[in-house]
Amino acid sequence: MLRRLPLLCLALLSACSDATKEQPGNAADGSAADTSSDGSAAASGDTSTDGSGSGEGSAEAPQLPPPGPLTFGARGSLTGAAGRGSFAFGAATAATQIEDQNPATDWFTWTAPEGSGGLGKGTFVGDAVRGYSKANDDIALLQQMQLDDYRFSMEWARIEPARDTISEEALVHYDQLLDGLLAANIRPNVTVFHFSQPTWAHDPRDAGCTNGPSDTNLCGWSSPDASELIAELAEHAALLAQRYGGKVDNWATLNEPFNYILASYGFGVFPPGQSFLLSDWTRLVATYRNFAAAHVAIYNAIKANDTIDADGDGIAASVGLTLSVIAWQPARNNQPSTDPADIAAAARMDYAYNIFFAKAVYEGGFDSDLDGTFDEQLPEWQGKLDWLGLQYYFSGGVTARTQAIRQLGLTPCYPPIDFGSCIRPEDNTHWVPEMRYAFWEPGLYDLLVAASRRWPNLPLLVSESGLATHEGQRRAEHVTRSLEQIHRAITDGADVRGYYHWSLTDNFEWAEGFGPRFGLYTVDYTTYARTPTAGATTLGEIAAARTVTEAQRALMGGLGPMTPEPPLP
Ligand SMILES: [Ca+2]
Ligand SMILES: [Ca+2]
Ligand SMILES: [Ca+2]
Repeated sequence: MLRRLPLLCLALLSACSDATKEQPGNAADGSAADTSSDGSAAASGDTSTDGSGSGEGSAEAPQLPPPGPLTFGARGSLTGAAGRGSFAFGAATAATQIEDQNPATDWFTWTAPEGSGGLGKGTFVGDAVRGYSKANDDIALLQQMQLDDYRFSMEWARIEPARDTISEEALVHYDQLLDGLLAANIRPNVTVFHFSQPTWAHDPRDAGCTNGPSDTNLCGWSSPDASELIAELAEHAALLAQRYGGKVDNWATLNEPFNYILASYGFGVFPPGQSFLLSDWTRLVATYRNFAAAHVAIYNAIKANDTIDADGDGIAASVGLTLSVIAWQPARNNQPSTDPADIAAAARMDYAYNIFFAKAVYEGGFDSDLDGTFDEQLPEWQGKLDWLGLQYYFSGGVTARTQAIRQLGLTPCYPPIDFGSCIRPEDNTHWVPEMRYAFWEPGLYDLLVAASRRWPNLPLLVSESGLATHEGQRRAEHVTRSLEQIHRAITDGADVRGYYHWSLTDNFEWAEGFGPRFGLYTVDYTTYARTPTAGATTLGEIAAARTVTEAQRALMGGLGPMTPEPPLP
């Protein structure tokens, strides 16, 4: 990772297009032209994963699989030796982002109008995309695409709207959802905690928790003593494991823990709206430690309570977590940088963002100063990860020239934070305007290979990957190109067992509201009807054949310009 954007084909833009026209078998980015022009035809596996920037100043290695169809394995076990070589095509969602009327969540309170007891932050989540009442319709969408897996979350606040009060109605709903999926031969992958919690876990109306912990406000993950909250979440996970263990084997504990704590307690853009990133670094790090302890508690609760092997592969419960990963690259003055200080800064950011949290709960310790070495050995945390989900959306710049995060000695591009770290891609079709970041295909390969080399015995899953776009053909290209990079990573030895597109439908994109559209199926917000995009058609064809064909690669694959994003509505 940490390489510059691939510019070769952009320079050869007209040649790329011509090659595509004349030779439909060629990848649309003209990789054949790349290899013939530079003569190196180097093995794809030489892509730098250590930030050494081997590509600088030399010919780019082909960052694509060789021409031809790309075939993927059949669905198999997510963990265990027997599942190696298997592959599952899927789609992912999260409860708060899709479900109608979730009034006990912190997000409902956070976004509800002030006149109705809420805080009026951002866009009111309201009915989201009515994914609760339309759950059966959405199962049919998964079936239409012939997908293997569906990743979704069960809403803690719906199941336990008040502390220790369980909603049987909510439990029955998720029973029926699981029954519907299994009847359609779709394997569930259930996330316990996906960016939302009951207001009683941490009430955003009293984020400072003025009167200390109570049954209506446990003071959240930033509390000096989060042990009660951790115990409550573990109790919830145990309930899910007992109730659904006969239908579910694949579980995720926490979604994007690094990102979530940063947004909720670092920047304050998610509830409860605390922002310790610049004001109280020590407390932010302690919040991460609490959340890592929560992962371990959920892991243990599921392992103890899901003892039923639902699918007959001999494994009752495979428990992982899903990690947001970014392809960080060195930057200076809003340009790619070869300055050693920026390269080192990008490596530090890579560690903090892509490694630090998973390392804690897999290797068993806590690195409180984020320097790469544990400051606290925690053997009881060791091995608490059966699989690791990577969630890739974009590449981002990091500069050492400014140091917005003093403790890491760097500024990452985290719009609107810039200070010279943000880099616009030279090919504007890779810019994702609504999210203000750049999609870069080989970043996914680099991150998968880096994780597989760091933890060779940990099965990987692309548990999210997607694109905010109003143009279905761009989504189809994103699917095709992501699968090219995943195939390349598998060929180079990464144990990647699936790809879940984010997302099944358009949905509530947290602080971004309903503007960005990530759905394979687009949602009409007047009728809530779901309409397939070209992304759904393409993913369905690929999943049915378990192959990305040469024709699909020629039309949609590669690294070259994508179909442009239309002007925003
Ligand atoms: Ca099970
Ligand atoms: Ca099983
Ligand atoms: Ca350390």
